[in-house]
Amino acid sequence: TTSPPFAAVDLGASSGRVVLGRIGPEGLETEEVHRFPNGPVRLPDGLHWNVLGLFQEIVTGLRLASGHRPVSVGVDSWAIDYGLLDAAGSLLGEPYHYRDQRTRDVARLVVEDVGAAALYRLNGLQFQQFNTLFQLAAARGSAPLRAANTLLLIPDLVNYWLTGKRGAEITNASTTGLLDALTLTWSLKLADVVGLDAGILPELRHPGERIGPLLPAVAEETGLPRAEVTAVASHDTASAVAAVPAETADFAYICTGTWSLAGLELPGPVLTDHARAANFTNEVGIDGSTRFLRNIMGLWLVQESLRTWRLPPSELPSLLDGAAGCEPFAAVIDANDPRFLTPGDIPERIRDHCRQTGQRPPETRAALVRCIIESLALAHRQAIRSAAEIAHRDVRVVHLVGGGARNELLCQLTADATGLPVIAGPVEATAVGNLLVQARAAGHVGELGEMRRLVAESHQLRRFEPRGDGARWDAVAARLG
Ligand code: ADP
Ligand code: LRH
Repeated sequence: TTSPPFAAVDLGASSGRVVLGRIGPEGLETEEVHRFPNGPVRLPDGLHWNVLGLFQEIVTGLRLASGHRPVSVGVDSWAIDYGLLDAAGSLLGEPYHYRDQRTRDVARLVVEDVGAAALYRLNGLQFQQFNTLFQLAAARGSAPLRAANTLLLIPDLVNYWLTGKRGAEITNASTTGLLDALTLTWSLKLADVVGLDAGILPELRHPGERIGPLLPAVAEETGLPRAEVTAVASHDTASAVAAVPAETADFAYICTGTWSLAGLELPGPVLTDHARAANFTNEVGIDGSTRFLRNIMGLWLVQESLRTWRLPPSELPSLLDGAAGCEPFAAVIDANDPRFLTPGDIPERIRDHCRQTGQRPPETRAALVRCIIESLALAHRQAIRSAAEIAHRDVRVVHLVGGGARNELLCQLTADATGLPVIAGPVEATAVGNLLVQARAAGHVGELGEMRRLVAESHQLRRFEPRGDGARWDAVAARLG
């Protein structure tokens, strides 16, 4: 059926956008109406997000969309980070960026306190020093936390500013470390571990639920007097996976943007020691699915290298052309080494890592980018093979979505490394997943399989066949010990 237009607000760690979409006679039609940069802001007390600036851009984007009269708005963003509100609804302090270093030591202490295995059985999350649980441990006793009435994850905070309604959308709530992986309710036990008053955790919402109309002032400013806000899969990765154009069940996915999130869609969590030791996470997807995946440092390594070299993002395609012509396997890194997490001189850190593993450091910019892309392809191989083994699944195709689907070298090397065909696209899978959940809530598309067929029919996808000997990649990995 054809549908009215919907507006997706998608905040990525490197850029935000407002995208309009409707289901028309030709399938899903989308149009980006506004895009704005995003990134960490360093203040004396650490790294933050400019959430007010982002909200301003969202209002601008919705105003630009208003001519098309979208009937509903959905918001998704990167996971984990949060703002605190007092009882009157004022924001208490600037939300921290997950790359801030204040959680580095406290995270380990929390894990030691609870026990890694016990913690994993409770929340199913891979260890990442920045999980919300650890951020709250670091904030324990701080003035904002003591004064807090409500904790809102970033999309929930935006929804609050749009509608005045507080709630916690479940796909994103599952990234906090405070959600029980089996009951899918807030875990009082986990809140207790970090001394958190669980009363500040709002009621859970599910993708597709109506949140409410825009506040009068927002309706006026955006020119959208009748639009409703709908809960979508507000974790960007959940929206992206919902829009993976898979036609069969035997697929793996890689959501590639600032991060690479590589794994499988499963009917439920895998909370075994094997899954924990392999550092897989279990996040909640739409329709009760589990995203069983590993976070890989991703194209952040390239973004931050460009920043170090003072090159604008528009220089990326020519650097990638150069990288494609460089010698293969000259050097690889463990993309997930924690030294790459914080902003700074990534090229120098990569060269250090190469020296420490007995490899000749890349000398040119193109060679350094080659090293990053090959290392990401290697990490993709390892994550997908290991997920398939742990979950006893056969994988026959890899869907690569997100900004990295523009990167032919990454797509081809991922096909080579995994030994599987890679189907690349859509680039804007997250916004598409956001829009389709809204369309579904309004009754214009059916279950997940139908959503995915619609994505496949509406997008030009590219297929990359594996070349060469996949096992060669294991020999390369052996250099990293
Ligand atoms: P996020 O949502 O995390 O901000 P995106 O999904 O928007 O990330 O992906 C951003 C990434 O997409 C960039 O870091 C860059 O590596 C890649 N990208 C964007 N445009 C191009 C391009 N023209 N060619 C190759 N890669 C690109
Ligand atoms: C990707 C993402 C990922 C999280 C990270 C913090 O944008 O949401 O799924 O782990 O950001």
